[in-house]
Amino acid sequence: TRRVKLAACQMGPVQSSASRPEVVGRLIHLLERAAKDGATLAVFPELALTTFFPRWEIDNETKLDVFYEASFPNAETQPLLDAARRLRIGFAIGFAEMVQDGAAKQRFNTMALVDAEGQVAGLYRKMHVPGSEMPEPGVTVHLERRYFAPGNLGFPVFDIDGLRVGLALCNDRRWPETYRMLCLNGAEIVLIGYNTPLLLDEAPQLAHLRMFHNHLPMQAGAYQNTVWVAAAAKAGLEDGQALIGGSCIIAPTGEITALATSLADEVVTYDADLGLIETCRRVNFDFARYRRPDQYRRICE
Ligand code: CDT
Repeated sequence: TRRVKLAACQMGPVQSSASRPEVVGRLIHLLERAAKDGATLAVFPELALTTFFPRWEIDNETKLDVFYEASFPNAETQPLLDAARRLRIGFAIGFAEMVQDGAAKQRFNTMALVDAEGQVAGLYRKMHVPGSEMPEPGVTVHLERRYFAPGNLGFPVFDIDGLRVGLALCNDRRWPETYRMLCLNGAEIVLIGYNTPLLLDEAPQLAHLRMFHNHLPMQAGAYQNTVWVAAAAKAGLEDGQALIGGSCIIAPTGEITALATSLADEVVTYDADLGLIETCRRVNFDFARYRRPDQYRRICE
């Protein structure tokens, strides 16, 4: 049976004072730890290169632009891809992407997938962009909808290093459609990066459920779509805001097979048996045989 050793590379906070070379150095160190443990495919968090800047209202375009990558890789991020090639490990990483469209700038919350040759295999742009464009009274400031357009690349699945890999970013992981689209597109593994605030001003009564609501949809998504999931958090106290950890690897059975225990830079790995996908399909989820797409039309309206 086919196996792959997966790594979820959690990051502690990336303060706004951190330079790109400093962050890239941390990422390379995490990749080295993953490879040393025998992993050949790793996932880093959403917006891994910067602080989670949508927590701020930024009016100055020059100040905003420093958080975005105008190309990926570039001179500052290339050492990470060089490390992947040296270590023979693929990875996914989230970053803010800027696309110059004539005079206009298009901005996306993006994840790139890089293969074990250090080549970019493809991009995913976050579909479910949460928050608002303007701060709202009584609501934790979360301005992703001001800083990112909704993704326009669909739910692609990439063939890398003999694996079929789909990507998702943070809020995407809460939506069943994300996993079902990736499953239908042939994914065996879904790599997810996230930045999730621990406390929300609008719902203090949900504070104790933040980790449950992190794992619940990912475990259900893995089980109901017979995929392996590896998910990496940016965790800890970042520029004064607490972010949850809980990075993990989840089997197609819905079981968490590896779980981070800190709020710091930490690597968890698991030797994933891809044969479990077929087993779980045989038991319950023979999609071609049992699905009723003609009865699901409401979902697409
Ligand atoms: N980064 C991200 O998508 N975070 C969201 C928080 C949304 S609160 C408005 C999440 O789903 O974790």
